[in-house]
Amino acid sequence: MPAVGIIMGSDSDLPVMKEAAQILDEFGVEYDITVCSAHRLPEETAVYARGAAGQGMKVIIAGAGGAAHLPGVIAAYTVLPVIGIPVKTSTLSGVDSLYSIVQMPKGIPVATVAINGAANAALLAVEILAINDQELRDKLLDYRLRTAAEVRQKDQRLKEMGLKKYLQHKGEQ
Ligand code: RP5
Repeated sequence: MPAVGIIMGSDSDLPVMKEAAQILDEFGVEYDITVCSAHRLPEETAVYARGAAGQGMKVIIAGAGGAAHLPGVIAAYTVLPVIGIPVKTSTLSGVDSLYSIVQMPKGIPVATVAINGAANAALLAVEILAINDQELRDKLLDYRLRTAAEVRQKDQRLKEMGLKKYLQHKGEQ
C-alpha cells in the first residue's frame, strides 16, 4: 500500500518530480505516482484527493508549474498533509509556480518547498512518516550523517588540492 502519493500536473514535470521518487526509493517508502491536471482533469483530481486516505496514503506530494493550483486543489479535498513543489517554468522561472503554491489562503495549508525542491519534499514526507516509525527515523539520521560526511570530505579535498586544482577537478567531472 503506498504511504505517499506523488502527483503532478503534466508529464513535463517528471524530470523534477522523479527526484522525489528517487528519495522515497532510497528510504524504502512505497508511493503511487500520478499525472493528473487540476484544470484539464478537475473531476479526476477530486476523485484522487478524496480517495487518497482510503488508499492508505499518509502524505501527498504535489508538483505543478505556472498557475500551479494542483497542490491547493488536492489540499481542499483531503486533510492529509500536502507538500507542494513549485516547478520551474520557462516564462517566469518558477516564481509564478512558487507564489501560486505558497500563498494558500487561510484554512487550507500546503507546505511549500523551494522551486524544483522535489528532494526536500520527499525528505519532509519521510519526516512526517517517521513520527510513528523508528526505523525511518534512524534512516533519516543516517542520511544526515552521510550528507555531513560529504561536506567534510569536500573541505578536506579542497585543502589538500588547493583552490585552483580543486576547481579544475570539479570542471572535469
Ligand atoms: C502545469 O502546467 C503542469 O504542472 C506543468 O508544469 C505546466 C505545463 O504543462 P504542459 O503544457 O507541459 O503539459 O499544469
